[in-house]
Amino acid sequence: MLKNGRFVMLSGAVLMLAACTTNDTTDETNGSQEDGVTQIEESGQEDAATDETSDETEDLDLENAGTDEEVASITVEMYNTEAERVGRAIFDEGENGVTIILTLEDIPAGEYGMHIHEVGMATPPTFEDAGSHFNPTDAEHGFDNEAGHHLGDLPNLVVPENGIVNEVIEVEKVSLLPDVDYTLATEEGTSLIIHTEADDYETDPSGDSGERMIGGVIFAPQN
Ligand SMILES: [Cu+2]
Repeated sequence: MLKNGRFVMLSGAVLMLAACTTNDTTDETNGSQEDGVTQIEESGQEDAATDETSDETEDLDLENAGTDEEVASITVEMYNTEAERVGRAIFDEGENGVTIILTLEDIPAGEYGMHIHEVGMATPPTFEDAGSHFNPTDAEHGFDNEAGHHLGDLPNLVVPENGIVNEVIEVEKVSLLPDVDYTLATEEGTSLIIHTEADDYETDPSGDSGERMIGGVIFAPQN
């Protein structure tokens, strides 16, 4: 939902609009990260982050107050094929793209394709409603493809034997801000999908990365 040019409508994702609630800082001008929790401050509005143990994150819809503050960060809850929450992906707006801080656990060891997809749905067990890769430049798939790559293409995710993922992924050009080039806040929304096989970085359009194993909604569709 757009409001004064600034959105916020997230379903399956948590927008954390929290003023600094820790005791050691009173700065209210910038998003900041502490202990893996990203906070956004927006003037005149506060909203507590949904607790990790809550099952209510899917119902969270937030609208900001129409300030000129830029949306700096969103948190995407990630689910497996059993619809169990397996972690989260924090998306932070940067100067030339978005940084994803991906934290997962209990993931089978292996190497998996991972992409931003072009529909803001990610319904287990198949996640097929996430659609194809996010590809606003109409390129072909793959970092090694001469006619590539999709802006939603991401490096393969390597999961170690302990099943724990703590990765920071830089995604160039894309944005969390509405109404800019290559925004992820499209009418159709966007999602983050992890596959069952490694992406070969070449085969158009999917990288031959198998089925869909984990997913989460970045931006829900806007209507
Ligand atoms: Cu994909």
